[in-house]
Amino acid sequence: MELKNTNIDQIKSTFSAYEPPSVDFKAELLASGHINRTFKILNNGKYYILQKINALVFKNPQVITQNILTVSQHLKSKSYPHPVLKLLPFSDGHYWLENQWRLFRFTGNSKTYEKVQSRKQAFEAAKFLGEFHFFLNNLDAHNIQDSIVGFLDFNSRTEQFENALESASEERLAQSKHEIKFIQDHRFILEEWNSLLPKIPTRVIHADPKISNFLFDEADENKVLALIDWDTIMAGTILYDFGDMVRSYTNLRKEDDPKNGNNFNKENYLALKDGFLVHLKNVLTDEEIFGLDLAAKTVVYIQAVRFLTDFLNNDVYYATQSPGQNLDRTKNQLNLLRAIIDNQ
Ligand code: GN1
Ligand code: MG
Repeated sequence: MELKNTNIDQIKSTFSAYEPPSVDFKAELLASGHINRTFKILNNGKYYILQKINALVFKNPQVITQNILTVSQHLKSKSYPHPVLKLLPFSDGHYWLENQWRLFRFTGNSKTYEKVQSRKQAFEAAKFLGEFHFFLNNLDAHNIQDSIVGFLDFNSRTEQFENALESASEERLAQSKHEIKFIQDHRFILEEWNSLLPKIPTRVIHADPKISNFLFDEADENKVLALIDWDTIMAGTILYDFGDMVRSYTNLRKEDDPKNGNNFNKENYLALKDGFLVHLKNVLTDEEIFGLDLAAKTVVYIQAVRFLTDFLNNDVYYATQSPGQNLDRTKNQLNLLRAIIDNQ
């Protein structure tokens, strides 16, 4: 493991608030998250995840900790058969250092993917997410607080998009005019979603089950070890989780690959549906099952709206490596949406 783009001394000194760094201490910046900065740490032969949370996005870190503890206690009490996220207190007994750093134990023999590898992998991941929900089913959503207020409010996401259109530079408006039009022409997806929502229950959801949040066995790409990134656990519709999973597990290209053409894999889509229902077929209501197809379109649509809003706002929310990356991400989502509409 090597250290990239990071000041090792700062990471070492932060980690020392947990235990003294050993001679084998190593740290690596993991590039996949768009919001927080995440480091994989090796110390004394054990692996950890050290994270610096983005305080502009997560305004109340204590809420996240409480949600993680509530969910992991619940899962343990129900004998959930997979590892749960284990937050480690620093040596002063607190889960947060300077209100922004936190630490987890990490399984060293795991691997993450940015792009789906096979239909079987999609099936196994959906089955894993469905099982997570099966075990969360009787956790009362009132025990969970919103870590980001308005996260699932798609009408306000649309309003933020409208505001961004008002304030964006001429240059960025011109660069994205086709994408803006496509989004405006497909508002009806949200209208359908808004009429379905009142008919379906509120549950405890993960709200970010994209492919890179699944840890797979290093030796077996079809074996899921754990679902991570519990920061957005909140009360909402389970359809959001299904839709967000479709977003990455049917996408044949990386999230910021803008190439034109069909990037949707229907086989994987059918595998996701089958896998998701393995543990949930007797849990979901008829309306929820009926809503799966709409959820896929809606979540991809909203993700495109979010990426494009950020592009128009000059990239203030998602981390970007280049000025056009949020527009590339938007194009990728819209290619996916087009293909879902044509092939579902
Ligand atoms: C963000 O940072 P990361 O990769 O966990 C975002 C998700 C998006 C995702 C798109 C708090 O997740 O909602 O779906 O990017 N998280 C937040 O890749 O906004
Ligand atoms: Mg996340």
